[in-house]
Amino acid sequence: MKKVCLIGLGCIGLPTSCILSGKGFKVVGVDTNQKLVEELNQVNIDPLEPGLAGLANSAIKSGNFIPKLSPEEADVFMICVPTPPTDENKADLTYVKDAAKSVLPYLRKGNLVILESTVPPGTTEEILKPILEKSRLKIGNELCLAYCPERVLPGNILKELVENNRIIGGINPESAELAKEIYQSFVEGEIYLTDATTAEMVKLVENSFRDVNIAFANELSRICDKLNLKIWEVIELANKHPRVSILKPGPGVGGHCVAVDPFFIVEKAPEEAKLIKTARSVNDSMPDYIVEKVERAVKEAEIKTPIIACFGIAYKAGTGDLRGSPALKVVRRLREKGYTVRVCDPYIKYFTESPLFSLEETVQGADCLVLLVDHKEFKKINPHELLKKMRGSLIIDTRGIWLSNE
Ligand code: SAJ
Repeated sequence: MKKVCLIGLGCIGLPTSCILSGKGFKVVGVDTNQKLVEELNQVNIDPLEPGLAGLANSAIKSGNFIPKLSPEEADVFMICVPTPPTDENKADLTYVKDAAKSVLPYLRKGNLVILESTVPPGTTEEILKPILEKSRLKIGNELCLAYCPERVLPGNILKELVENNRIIGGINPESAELAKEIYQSFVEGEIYLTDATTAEMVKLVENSFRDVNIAFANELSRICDKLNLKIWEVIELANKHPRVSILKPGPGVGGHCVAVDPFFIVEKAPEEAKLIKTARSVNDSMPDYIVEKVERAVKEAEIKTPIIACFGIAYKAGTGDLRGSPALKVVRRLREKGYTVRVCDPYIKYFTESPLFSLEETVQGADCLVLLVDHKEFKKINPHELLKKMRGSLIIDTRGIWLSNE
């Protein structure tokens, strides 16, 4: 198998195309976004992911990676398109279905189709397979079909795409084995084979595990507030137990993965997925909870027209990604309530909603400082130095980067 046609040049498809082309595959990368394809072909992209622009530029210059608007014949077809949640938090599989239909005319005997997008369990069997059967090729025999989820950490994608273990689920064992040949070309981690539906479920379980554990930490933080206990001390000491590792509370769960994937399990088993569903509502309640804490603090301090300084609006530390950011939800809700809110975030390059201030400008004369993202740049600041610049003396550290040092 020498030629790959990869559909979806997003945060997974683009780095995967670059890595495969660097391993000698001819990769035709297909995306419907004409501007993206043009920018890629003009070899000038500036994606969020560190190192990706350079890798993409050299992949394109090598001639082994060809960004295009439409598919063509290949040995392997990889589908890496988004699966956004609908308003009812169900998986919107439109892009997956469209991608599958777009490759139908190019499928030939002996080809392999791999779905990488995060999908509800059963999608490969029940949705993708019937579409591919329209090729009149016998699925699992003349046309192999597998599912292989990604598990890379945004901000560390290029490293983790190579180092992480991979789970490959085949529509049958032959399909899983054939797909393994592709991933073996660049994966240094272990490769584990199973069936397609199990592999789909494994991906969702990984992120649901994280979401439930973050919800536990967030619920603990609310309980400790009520009991006037220091959550950071409680977690630090509980984690001294050899088999306890409680995660960190915060203003909520952002990103387009951990905050979404658990719903794809709830969709398939709404009666049984009670804890998973409750964890989602605990995490999604945190932005409002933080806003209530700020309101209570400024009212108790009887500050008439408070100026609120917010440190961070990205969805997590070390990134400028705003997708689903709980910090941004807090800022927006405070503004909706009429508060003057100044924001600084060293990772955000483009923010059209309001001006971004420098750290000094943000705290200057502020009454309440709310730490929303634990960027390392904020960690090294001494909050007592900030207080000297502020008008008020309220600090709400939602990530415990300063309070835990008290
Ligand atoms: N968060 C907390 N407290 C914590 C950990 C995280 O509040 O203790 C918050 C973060 O601030 C962020 C959100 O949760 O808003 C998600 O951040 P994350 O670091 O947990 O996850 P992502 O979305 O950046 O990446 C996750 C990873 N999944 C797991 O760790 C199980 C990654 O491996 C996946 O590949 C990725 O989702 C994905 O694309 O599915």
